[in-house]
Amino acid sequence: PPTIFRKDYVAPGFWVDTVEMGFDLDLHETHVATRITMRRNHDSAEKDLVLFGASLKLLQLRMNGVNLKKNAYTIDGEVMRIANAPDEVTLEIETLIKPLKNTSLSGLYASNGNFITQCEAEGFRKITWFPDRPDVMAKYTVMLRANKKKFPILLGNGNLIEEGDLGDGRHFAKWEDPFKKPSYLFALVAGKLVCQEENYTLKSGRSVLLQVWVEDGNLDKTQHAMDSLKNSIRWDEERFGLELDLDRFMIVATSDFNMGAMENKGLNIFNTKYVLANSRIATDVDYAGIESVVGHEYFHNWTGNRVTCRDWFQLSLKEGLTVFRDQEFSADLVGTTTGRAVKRIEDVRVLRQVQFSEDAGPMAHPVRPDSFVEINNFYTVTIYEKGSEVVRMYYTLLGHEGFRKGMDLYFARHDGQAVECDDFRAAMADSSGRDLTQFERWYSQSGTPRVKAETTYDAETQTYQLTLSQSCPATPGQDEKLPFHIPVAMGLLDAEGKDIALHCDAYSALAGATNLILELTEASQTFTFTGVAAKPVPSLLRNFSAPVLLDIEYSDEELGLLLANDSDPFNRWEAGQRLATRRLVKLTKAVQAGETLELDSMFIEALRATLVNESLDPSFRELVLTLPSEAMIAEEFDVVDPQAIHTARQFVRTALTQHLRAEFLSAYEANLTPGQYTPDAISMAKRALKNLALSYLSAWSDESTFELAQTQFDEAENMTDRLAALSALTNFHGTETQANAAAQSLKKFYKDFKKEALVIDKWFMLQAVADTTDVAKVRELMEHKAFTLGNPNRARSLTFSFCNGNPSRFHAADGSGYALWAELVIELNKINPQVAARLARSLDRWKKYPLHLQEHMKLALEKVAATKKLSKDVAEVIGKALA
Ligand code: BAL
Ligand code: ZN
Repeated sequence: PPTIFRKDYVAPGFWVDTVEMGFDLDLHETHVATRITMRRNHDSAEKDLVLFGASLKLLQLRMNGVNLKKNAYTIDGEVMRIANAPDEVTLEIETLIKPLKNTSLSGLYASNGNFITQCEAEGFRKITWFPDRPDVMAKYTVMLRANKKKFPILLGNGNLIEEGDLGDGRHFAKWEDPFKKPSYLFALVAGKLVCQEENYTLKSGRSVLLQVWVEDGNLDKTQHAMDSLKNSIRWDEERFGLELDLDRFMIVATSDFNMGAMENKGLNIFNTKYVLANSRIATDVDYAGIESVVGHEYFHNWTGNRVTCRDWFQLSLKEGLTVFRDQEFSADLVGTTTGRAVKRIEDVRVLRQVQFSEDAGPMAHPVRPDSFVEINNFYTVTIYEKGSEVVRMYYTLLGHEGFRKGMDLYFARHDGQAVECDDFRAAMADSSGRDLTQFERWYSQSGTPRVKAETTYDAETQTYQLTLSQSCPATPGQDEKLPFHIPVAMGLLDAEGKDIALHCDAYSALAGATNLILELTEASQTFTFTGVAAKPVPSLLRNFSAPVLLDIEYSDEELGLLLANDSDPFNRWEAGQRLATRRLVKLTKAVQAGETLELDSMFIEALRATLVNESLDPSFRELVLTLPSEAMIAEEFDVVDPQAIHTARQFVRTALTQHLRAEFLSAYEANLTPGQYTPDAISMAKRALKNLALSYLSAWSDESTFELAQTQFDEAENMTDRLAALSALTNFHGTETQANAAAQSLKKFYKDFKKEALVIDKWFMLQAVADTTDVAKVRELMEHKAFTLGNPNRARSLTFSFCNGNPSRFHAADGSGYALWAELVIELNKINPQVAARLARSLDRWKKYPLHLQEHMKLALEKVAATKKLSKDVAEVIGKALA
C-alpha cells in the first residue's frame, strides 16, 4: 500500500459550501442521496475535482444537473477524479451501503440493531463519495428516514429542525448543523434508545438541552456521565472562557466501538465503557475514565471542531491539546495539591510505560508525523500523550496566564479554520513574545530525549554546578537529532530536606525562588548556583516538566531524603520508584544468575515510613507503594527476560508483605469506606490504598488473608471492592481448597453479572492477566460462550490483556503465545482491521528479547505478513516491525 507524505500536501481543488443528505435507513441496504455545492479553489495546484469513496455502490452521479458518463471521471482505488469541472459545481450522488455487513465499525454500521456512525479519520467516504479531508469544511443538512417502530429515535449533528411521519410506517427527522465542519465530524444515530436529559444554564444565561442516550435498561447508569458533562461545560467556561455554541448537546453510548469515544459536532458517540456507571457495575477507575473522556470529547468542541486540522499529519494539534485539557480538567476537579500530583503521576506512568516504549520501537514517529500508510494507525500515545506533554511544556514555559493568552490568540486567529501545529506554536510565541523556534523540534523529531545531570559542589566558594546534557537516540528515518528546548523544573534540598533559596547566575531576576524552570536548549549547559551552604540534593524535572528520561546518580540516602521530604510530590514518588527500580533490576539479574534473593532493609523502611504516614493522602501512599510494572522494569534492560522480571517483582511483593504485614493490615482497616458508595476523591483514595493493601496481603498466603479477601468479595457493595477482592482471590497462591473457593467466586461473579457486558469484560480481563493464566487457559476462555472477537471491548478484554498485560506467560519459551497472537491478528484482520492492527503492535519490540524468543516472534510476524488480503492497517504495523 502507498505511503502518504506530509510534504505532498496540496490544498483542495474545490471548497464545499453546503452538503444536503438524505438517508433511507435500512440495516441491509441504506440509500444515501447527497447534494454538494462546491466552488473552485483558484489557489490550489489541484485542478481536478477529487472525491474519495470506499466500499460504496455508486448508483448515480450528476454534475450541475447532468448525469456523468463513465468516461467523465476516473476511479483509482478510493480516489475519483473529475477533470475539467466548471468553477461552480453542484454534485448529486446516490450511493448504496450495507450497514449490517460493515464489521469494521468505520462508516455507517449496525450495533445491536441500531445505526451508528464513525467517520474519523476516513469513515465518511464509506457513506458517500466526498472530498473527505479535514480541511474541507461545510454546512450540513441531513434528512433521516426509517421505519418508526424499529428506529423510533433519529439523531444527527446540530439542531432538530423538523420531524414527522411519512405515512408508510416510516418517519423522518431533519437535522441542521449551523457550524461548518469537516466530514470526519459527521454523525447519525438511529434506533431504539432512551435518554436522560436536562436543561442546563450556561454562565451567559443561555439554556441548553443535554442528553445522554443509551439502550433500554441502562438509564440507571447515566448520571455520572451527565454530571461529568455539566462539569466539563462549566470548567471550559471558567478556565478558558469557552462556551458551548449549540442549543443541544447529545452523548450516545454504543457497545460496538473501536475507540473510547468520538467528538462529532453536537452528537458525541461513546463506547459504553466511557458512559455507563453505577456502583454495582463500575469501579473507581471507570468513574474517573468516564469523567475524563466525557471532558475530552466535550473540549474537542473548541479544540478540534471549531478549530480543526489542516491534514491528518496535524492530528496532535487537536488531540495533544485536548488531552492536556482533559488532564487539567480532572486535576482541577480534585483541586488539592496532592490530588493534582496523583493525577499527574498516573498520566506520566502511562506516558512512560506506553509512549516511551513506542518511541523506542519500529512505530516511533514524531508528534507531527511525516508519513503514514494508514492514518488509523497514528491514533497513538505519541500523538495523544506525548502531544499533551508538548502542550504542557508551553504551559510550563509561559505560565498559567501566558498560556491562556496564547489560547485566546489561537482562537481569535483560527476559529472556523483548519490549521497546523505550527499555527498553535505561533499563537503561543506571538502572544508571549517568546522565541519558540527551537521548540518546533518537539513536533518534528521522534524518540525520547535523555537528559543527563552531573553536579559538583565547591564548599569553599559555596558554589554548586549543575550540568545538563541532552541526547536523543536514532529512530526510524531519523539518525541525527538536534537539541530540544527542554524546561527543567528544579529545586535544591538541604540536608533536612528543606528547599534552598536559589541564586542562579542565569536566572538572577528570580533570585531567592525555591523552584526554577531551567531552559535547556543546547547539547550541554552548566547552571551555577551560589550561596549554597552545604552540598544539596537536587530535585530535577519536578512535576515531570518534560517528556524525557533523566539520568542522574543518586545514592540511596539521597533518594530516601527526596522520598521523605521533597516539596514536589511528583519527585517524592519518583524517588520511591527509583529506589524500587534499582532493586528490581538487581534482583532480576540475581534470578538470572540463580542467586539467592534478598531485599534490603533501607528500602523496606522507606516504604514502611510512607505507608504509615497518615499525613499523606492515601492515594499518594498507594502510588508510592505500587512497584514499577513489569513493562517498566523491562525498559531497564537491553535484552528482556520476562520470566526473571516477573519472579523478581513477585519476590519483592512477597518480601514487602512479609515485613509490612501489620502495617498493610492497619492500612486496610483504617481505609474502609462503609455506607453508601460515592465516587468522591477521598473515598476513592481510601479504596485505592485499602485494595492495594489487600493485594499485597494476598501475596503472603495465609488463611486469615484469604478470609479477608473472601469476605470482601462476598460482602462488597460496589464493584471497586468486589473486583479487587476477586483479583486477590484469583492470584492467591494457596491451598487447593483455596484455589477451588477462588474458582467458585469467579463463577459466581460471572453468574451475577452475565447481563452486564462491561462487567463480563472485566471478568475476562482479570483472568487474562492472572499469573496462573497461560496460553492454554486463554484458548479455553476463548471458547467460552460469552467470548467473541467481533466486539472490540470483548476482544480486548481477553486477548489484548493477555498479550500486553501478562508478559511472563505471553512470552512462553515455546513460542505458543506468539502463535496465538498470529492467529488472533489474522482472524481480527478479517473482521476489523483497526482492532487487528492494535493487537499487531504487541510484537513491536520483538528485537528486545533473547534470540530464541526472537526466532519464534519472527515466525509469527512472517506468518501474519504472508496472509492474503491483509489490511493496510495490519500490513503497515507488521511491515515496520519486520523492516
Ligand atoms: N478523535 C477521536 C477520538 C478522540 O480522540 O476523542
Ligand atoms: Zn480526542
